[in-house]
Amino acid sequence: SPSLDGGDQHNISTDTSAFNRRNFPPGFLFGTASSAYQYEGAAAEGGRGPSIWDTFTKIPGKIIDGSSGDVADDSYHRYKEDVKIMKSMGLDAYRFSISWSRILPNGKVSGGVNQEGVTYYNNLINELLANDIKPFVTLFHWDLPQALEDEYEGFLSPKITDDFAAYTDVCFKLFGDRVKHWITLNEPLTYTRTGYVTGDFAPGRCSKSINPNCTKGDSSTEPYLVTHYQLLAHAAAVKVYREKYQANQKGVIGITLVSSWFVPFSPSKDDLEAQQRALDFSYGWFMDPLIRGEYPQSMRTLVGNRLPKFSKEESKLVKGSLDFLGLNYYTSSYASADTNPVNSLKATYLTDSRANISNERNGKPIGPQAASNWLYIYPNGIEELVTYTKEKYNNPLIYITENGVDEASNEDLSLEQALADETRINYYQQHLASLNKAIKKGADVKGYFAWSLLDNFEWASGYTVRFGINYVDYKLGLKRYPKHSAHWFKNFLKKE
Ligand code: PSG
Repeated sequence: SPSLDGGDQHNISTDTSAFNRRNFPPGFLFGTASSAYQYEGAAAEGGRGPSIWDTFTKIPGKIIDGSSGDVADDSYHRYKEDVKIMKSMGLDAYRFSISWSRILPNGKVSGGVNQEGVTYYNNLINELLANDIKPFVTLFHWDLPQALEDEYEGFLSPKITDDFAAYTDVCFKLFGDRVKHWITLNEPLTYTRTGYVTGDFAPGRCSKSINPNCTKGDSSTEPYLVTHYQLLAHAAAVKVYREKYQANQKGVIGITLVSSWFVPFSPSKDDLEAQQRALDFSYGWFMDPLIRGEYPQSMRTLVGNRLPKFSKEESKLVKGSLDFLGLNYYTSSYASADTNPVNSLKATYLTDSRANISNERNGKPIGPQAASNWLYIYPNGIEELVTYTKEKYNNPLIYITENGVDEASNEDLSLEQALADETRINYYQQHLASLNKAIKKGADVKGYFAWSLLDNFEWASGYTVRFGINYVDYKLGLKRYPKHSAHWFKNFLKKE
C-alpha cells in the first residue's frame, strides 16, 4: 500500500527544489488544520453532550448525503495515528478545536466538567508535544452546546458572553500550561452567514424569502446580532486570558477570520466602491471593531438601526483584543455595484452591501472551480488579502490558519486514482508562492496551516467532497492513505 516512506513512486510532477520552506522566514511554522465536529466522531461517547450540529444533521435534507459527524474520522480514538502522519510529513504545528460540549456537556460550568473529555485533549496535546508539534487550539469551531441554543438561542443572546468566558477560562486553566496559541472563534462570518443568513448550516435560521425551508429566523436582523455577540464573547475570553493567565502561561490569543478577496468587476469608480463595500461587509465587519473599536462607516450607513452599537466600554474591550490574527483564505469573487433600487421591506444582509458578488465575468469564471460550488481557485487573492490587511490594519501578526481545496468523492475511482491530487499540489504551490510575495513586501506572517490533514465531514456537503492531504477510506475502516500532495508537502518541508 502507498506509504510516505516508499519514495517517489508517484512521480510527483511539481518538484520542490526551487520553492520550499527555506523561501520562508526562519521559524515560520507549517501545519495543518482540523475541527472537532469534522474529525473526532465519538459523538455520544466519553460523556460528550450534544451540540447544535448533532441536532442539525438529524434534520432530513440538511446534509447532502444524509451523513453526520457521529463517526467522522474517529480521531477521538485515532489521534496517535494522526499525529504520526503529521510527524512523518515534517509538520511543525497542528490546529484543532476543542468541542465545548465534550468539556462542558450542558455548556455551563455549573453543569460540571467532563473528565473524560479533559483526558482526551490532554492526551492529544501531550502526543503532539512529544512529537515536537505545536498545538494551536480553537475554542469554538461552530459546535455550540445544544443546551445553550435551547436555553437562550446561543449567539443570538448577550448571555452567551459569560458562558463563553467561563468555558474558555476552564480551557486556559486545564491546558494553558502546554497550549501557547489560542484562537477564540473560527470564522464568525461563516457562522453568521450560513447559520443566520442562508440557513445552510446549524442552527439553520433564515428568512423565508431566502429559503422557504427555514422555519425560524430573520436574515435582516439576526446576522448583525450574532456577529455582535460573537465579537463580545471573543473579547470577554481574551480579557479572561489576559487578566488571569497570560502573565504566567506566556501564550498568545487571537481570532480566526475568513474573507474572500474581491476583484472589482470593472475599473469604474462604482465597482471600486463596491469592492470596498464587499470587503467591509465580510472582513471589516470584524476587523474594524477589533482594530479600531467600531463597525465600518459603510455598514453604519447602509444597515442603519439594524446594526447594533458598541457601548464605550464594549468598544474598548473589543478594540485591540488580539495578539495575532488567524486568517483563512480559499477563494475570490468579482464585486460590482448593485444598482437595483433599495427595497427596505426585503433588505437582508445579502442586499445591504449594495454590492453584487459573482464568481464569473462575461461567462468566464474567476479561476478553475473546485468541487465545492463556492471555491474558485485564485492564488493571487491571498497576496492581495494579506497586503490589504497589512496596509489597512497596521500590519498585525498573522497566521494563515486555513487554506485548501477539495475534490469530489467518486466511488468509481480506484484508490490509486483517488490519491492522485495534482490539483491540490498546484493549489498549495501557487498559494504559498503568492503568500511569500506578501511576506517579501513586509507582511508579518509567521505560519501557515493547510486545510486539511485528512478528508473529513464537510458540514452540509457531508462526505461528498474531500479537503484532505491524506485520503480517508470511509468504506473500509477509515484507513488513512497519503495523497500525492502529502508526498509533495513532505518534500517541501524537508529541513536540510
Ligand atoms: C471557508 C471559506 C469560505 C466559505 C466557507 C468556509 N469562502 O471563502 O467562501 S468554511 C471553512 C471552515 C472549515 C471548512 C473549510 C472548507 O473553517 O471548517 O471545512 O473552510 O469549507
